[in-house]
Amino acid sequence: PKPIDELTIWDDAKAMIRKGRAEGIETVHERLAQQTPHCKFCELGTTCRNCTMGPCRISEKMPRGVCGADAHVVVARNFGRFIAGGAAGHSDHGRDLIEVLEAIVEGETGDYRITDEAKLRAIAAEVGVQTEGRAVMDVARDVMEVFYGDFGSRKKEVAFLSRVPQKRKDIWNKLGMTPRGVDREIAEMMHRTHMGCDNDAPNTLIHAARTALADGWSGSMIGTELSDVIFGTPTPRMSTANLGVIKKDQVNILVHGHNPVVSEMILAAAREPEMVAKAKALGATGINVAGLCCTGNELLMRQGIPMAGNHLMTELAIITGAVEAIVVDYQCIMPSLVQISGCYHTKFIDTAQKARFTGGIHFDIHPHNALSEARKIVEIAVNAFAERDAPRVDIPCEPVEIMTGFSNEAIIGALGGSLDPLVQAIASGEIRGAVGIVGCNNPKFKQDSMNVGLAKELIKRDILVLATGCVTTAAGKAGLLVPQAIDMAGPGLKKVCGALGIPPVLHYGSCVDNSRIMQLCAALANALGVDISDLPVGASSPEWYSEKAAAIGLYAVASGIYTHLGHPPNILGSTVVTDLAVSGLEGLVGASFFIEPDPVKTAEMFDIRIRAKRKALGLSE
Ligand code: NFS
Repeated sequence: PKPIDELTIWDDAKAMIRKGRAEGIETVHERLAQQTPHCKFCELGTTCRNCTMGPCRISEKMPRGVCGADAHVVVARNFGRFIAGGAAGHSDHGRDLIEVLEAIVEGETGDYRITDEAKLRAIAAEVGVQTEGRAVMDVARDVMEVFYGDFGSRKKEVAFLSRVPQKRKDIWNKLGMTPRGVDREIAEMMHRTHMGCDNDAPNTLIHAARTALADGWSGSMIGTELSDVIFGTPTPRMSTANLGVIKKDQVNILVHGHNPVVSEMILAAAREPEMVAKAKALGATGINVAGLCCTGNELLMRQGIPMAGNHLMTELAIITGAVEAIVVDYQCIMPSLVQISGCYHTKFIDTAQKARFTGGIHFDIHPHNALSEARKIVEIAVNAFAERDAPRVDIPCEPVEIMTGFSNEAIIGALGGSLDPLVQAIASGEIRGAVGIVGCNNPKFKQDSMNVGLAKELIKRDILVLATGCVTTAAGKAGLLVPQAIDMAGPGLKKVCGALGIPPVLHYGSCVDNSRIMQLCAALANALGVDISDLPVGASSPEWYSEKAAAIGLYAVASGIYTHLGHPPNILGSTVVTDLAVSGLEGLVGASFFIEPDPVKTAEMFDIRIRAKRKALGLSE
C-alpha cells in the first residue's frame, strides 16, 4: 500500500489508517493495493458477460465477440447497465418514501406523519393534484398515486417534468429521451442490452440518458420531496463534522446508508428520556447519534445531527474504538464494516431486507414497526457501551463547525420570497455562475484533494458552489461551510454571501438532493425564459466511484449542464461512446462531459464555459 500521506488530505483519517495498520486491520487502501493492477479489458469496458457464448474480451486481435458485437456495442451495453444500476438505487429509495406516505395515508403507522403540509400542497399543485378545500390526507393519497404511477408504464412523461423548461422538453422529445416511467426505463435498459437487441452504440446511449433522466426528474426527486414532506423541509442551521463528533464519554451510534426512513427513527429513539437514562446508568453522559454518508446528510440537513465522515471515513470511524453501533440501511456500505466492527465491541446492525450483511445483526424495519424496532437497536448500542475497551479508544481531533440546511425553499425565503435577487446577483456578475460539486470518495484519489481543491478554486473566481453527498463532509472539514469562508472567496461572492450571512459553499443535501439543484436550475431558466443549457452553471463529481454518481452525471448532462468527472467511466475502449460523451452530446443536448484530474485546470474549464454562457446571455463575462 501507498504511504499514508498520499492516501488522504485529512489528519483524522491518517491517524486512523495508522492505528488500523498498527492493530492489523485491513481497510479499503490495502485492498485496492491487492487488486492493482486492474483488468485492462474491464477498465476499457470491453469485456462482455451478457451471455454464455462468452465471456468475451474485445481487442485489436479479437475485434468481435462470439455474437459479433464490436467494442462500441459492448462498451455501450456495459455503460447502459451501469447507469441502470445507479438509477435503480436512487429510485428504489424514492419508492420507499412513497410506501411510507402510503402507510401514513392508510393509517398503518403512527411513527411517521406529514410534517410539512404546505410543501405537500405545493408539490401536489405541481403534479396536477387538486388541493383547494381538500383535506390533507386526500391530497396526500392522490400525490401517492401520481408518484406510484411514475414508476409504471402508462405515462408519456414523469410527473415532475412540469418543472422543466419547454425548450428542454422539446429537445428530449425530439431525441426520444423523455423519461416515461422509472421502472420502465430501467427494465428497458436491461432488455436493450440483452444479446441481440440494441446493437447501435449511440442509440443505447440515448436510452441510458433517458434512464438517468428518470432518476433525476422522478426517482431521486420523489425521494427528496417526500422526505421533506414527512420529515420537514430543511432550514439553515449549524452543526459539526469530522471524527471528532464521536464522543469519548457517550454512547455513540453511527447511522450509515441513504434513506432517512430508518435513521430518523434511530434518532427519535435515542432522544427518548428512558433511553438516555439507561445510558447514564451504564456510566455514559448521553447518547450521541452521528451520521456517515448520505443518511448522515439527510439527518444533518433536517435535524442538524453531526457528520462523522464521508465514504472513505466509514471504516476509519469504527477504528476509533468508540462506536457502540453502526446502523445501516442501504447503498455505499462497505461489507468490510462487518469485519472491522468485529475487531471492536461495535455492533453492526442492518435494517433493510434488500441490503443484508453476512455477520450483521438484522432488524426488518417497516413503517408499522419502525420506532419500536429502533428502540431495540438503540438498547443494543447502549448495552455495548459496557463492553468498550477504553485503552483502544482514540478520537483523533476536535470537530469543526459547519452550516447546513440549504433547501430551495430556505434560499427563496432568505432572498425575501423570490429568486429575483439571485437572478440580479448573477446578472451583475457578483455571482458569475454556480457549480454543483457532488459525489463520492474513491481510494484511487488522494481523499478529498479534488473535492476540496476544486471548491476553493471556484469560489475564488466568484463561482458559487453547491455541495451534496460526500463532498459535504470534505467541504465542511476544509472550513468552507461556514459564513467566514467568504474570506477564501472572490469579491463578488464575498459581498453577496456576506450580506446574507451564508457560506460561499452551500450544503444542498444528500445525493438524491441533487434533484434540488436540478429544480433550482429549471426555475432559474424559467425565470429568464431560457433553457437550462443557457445558464452559467456546471456540475462536477471529482472523486466519484458509484453507479449512482454516473447516473447523476448523465442526467445533469442530458438536462443541459456541462459536467466534470475526475476520472472516466469504463468507456475508453470505444471511440464512438467516448467521443459522444465528451463532445457529441454537446450538439444533441447542449452539454457534455469533460474528464480532468487536476482541480485548477478543472476550475479553468468551468471559468471558460461560464464566461461563454454569460456572454451569450448578454452579461458581463
Ligand atoms: Ni452519493 Fe451518498 Fe457518498 Fe458517493 Fe455514496 S454516500 S449517494 S454514492 S459515496 S456521494
